[in-house]
Amino acid sequence: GANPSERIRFHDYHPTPSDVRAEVLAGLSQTQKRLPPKLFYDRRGSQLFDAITELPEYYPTRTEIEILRAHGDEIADLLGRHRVLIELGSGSSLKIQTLLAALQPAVYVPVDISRDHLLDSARTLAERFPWLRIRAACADYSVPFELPLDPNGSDLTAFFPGSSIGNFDPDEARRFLLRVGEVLGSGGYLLIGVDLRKDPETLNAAYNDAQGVTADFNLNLLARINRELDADFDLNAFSHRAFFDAAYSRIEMHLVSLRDQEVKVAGHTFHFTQDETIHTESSYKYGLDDFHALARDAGFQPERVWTDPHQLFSVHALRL
Ligand code: AVJ
Repeated sequence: GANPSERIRFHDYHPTPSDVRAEVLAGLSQTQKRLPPKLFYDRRGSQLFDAITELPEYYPTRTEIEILRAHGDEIADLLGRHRVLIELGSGSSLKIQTLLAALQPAVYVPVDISRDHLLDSARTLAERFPWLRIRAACADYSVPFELPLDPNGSDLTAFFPGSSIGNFDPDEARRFLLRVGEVLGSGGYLLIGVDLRKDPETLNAAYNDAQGVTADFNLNLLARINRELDADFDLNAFSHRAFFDAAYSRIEMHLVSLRDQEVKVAGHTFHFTQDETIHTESSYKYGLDDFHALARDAGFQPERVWTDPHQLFSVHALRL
């Protein structure tokens, strides 16, 4: 219809605040303290991430969009049109816009953990694409998830761009792909963006930008925990650190304690020695063959892969 909001259905699976509390307390109790990267994406964090994607050093987003633009028709020819198009971690739904005209999905199902951001983006999209039906789902795809799909088996395509798969350890990644496979069923396609392994200088620069946006993004995690879990992290007493670890083929992001300190979180006290870190994110980088092997382990058949001329980034079509 003409009214954009009439073409949006919203399904809230309530990724629960109590999960956040339990995960934060568990993560900070480990010998190597850690926090799950999905907690980056509150409203401010999602805005900061959007700012990261425009940084000169952060090549993945613009390169992936360039690949999708260059090969959109070919992608649609391979996957087929009028399918149900699920996007896992849809954020601002920017990338899908490069494919909507070519794919002509019967319905678009954006899935995101950030409720506000999901709704803002769905409204924007409904205005820009007057023919598009949207079924937005607020859910946490890092744990087994439900989706608002009709049981009468249409052909499903999942879109998982941005190399978000890189946040998982390879074994978690395989289990995640298996779960996506269960949602998709046979004949399902997964179109997935994967950042490629490359020289450490390029990788390190992408996670240590000159403007310090990535540092703000990392530190915002502590601001969020202060606000939501009644914690007292001093944001001036932690700093951003990111580096490529070649042995694991991953970028690691940490928050480094600048002094000995105690922090209260939801009634619990955590001690930090000077230079002790909280590991906040891993971002794995794959060779094309490594990723194909991972996909096959999870039961997918690699059908096609598209890359940019500099082999910075890859977009894979996997079939079930
Ligand atoms: C959204 C997980 C793909 O790993 O590059 C960007 C997140 N972290 N800068 C990435 C991120 C720091 C991003 N992913």
